[in-house]
Amino acid sequence: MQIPETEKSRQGRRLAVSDIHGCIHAFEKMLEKVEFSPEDTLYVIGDMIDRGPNARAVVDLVRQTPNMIPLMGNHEWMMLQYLDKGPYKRSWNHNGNREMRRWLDDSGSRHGHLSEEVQEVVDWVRQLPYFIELDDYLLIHAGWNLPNTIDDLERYLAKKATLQDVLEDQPKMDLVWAREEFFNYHCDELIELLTGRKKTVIFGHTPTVLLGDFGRTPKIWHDPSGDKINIDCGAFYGGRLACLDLDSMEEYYTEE
Ligand SMILES: [Mn+2]
Repeated sequence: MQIPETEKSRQGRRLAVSDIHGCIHAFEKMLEKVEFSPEDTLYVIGDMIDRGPNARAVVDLVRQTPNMIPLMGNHEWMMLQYLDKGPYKRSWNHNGNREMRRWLDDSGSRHGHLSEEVQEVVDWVRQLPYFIELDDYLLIHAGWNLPNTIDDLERYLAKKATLQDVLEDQPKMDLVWAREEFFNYHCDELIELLTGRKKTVIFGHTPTVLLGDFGRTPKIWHDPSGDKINIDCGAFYGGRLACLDLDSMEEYYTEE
């Protein structure tokens, strides 16, 4: 999904959070802390559900707030695998799905039908974008298999592919699951060649304590080369929920 921003005048701030994982209290405190207003846009970069105390409350809040723009995370993806009986239908069971699975099962998911209310939420999850390209940022839950796309760069350039084309070529699973194959590599050259400008990747998925030496207080992780920023500070894992202002680079933190 591409959101051309150059033509629309921006009034409010652009903010990003990721991996809320049902931590509704941390999320509500964050909205208060940043004084979230109707002029602002909040990008919610996947993994709204599972693990934490109240995934449905997080989903309801995001759905009801028009200036929150959610993306697909691997937990939403696993939920769809479960419903669709896909090849990874069981992976969700090992990943803190109790609340959401019970909600789906009680609604009749095992018999292939859902109540209207539940179906609406499932339809909403199904249409979540896997990435959002802004003028100066690329928002994505996990990343992609960057070494593969770097190897294919010549071919993409010969086809005059856009960044969006390249990402649409990637397995959906990679976009929500990638780890070392993404954050250990530089993506700035690839992005600049495809888009003609610099775009910083904002992602989550892997708690930043695994990427940087933050001790007991996880912080937003900036790749030393400046090409990407990880904002998953492990809200559910005894860490913090982080929010990044994409214009001022101000960082905000709350705890569940
Ligand atoms: Mn994730």
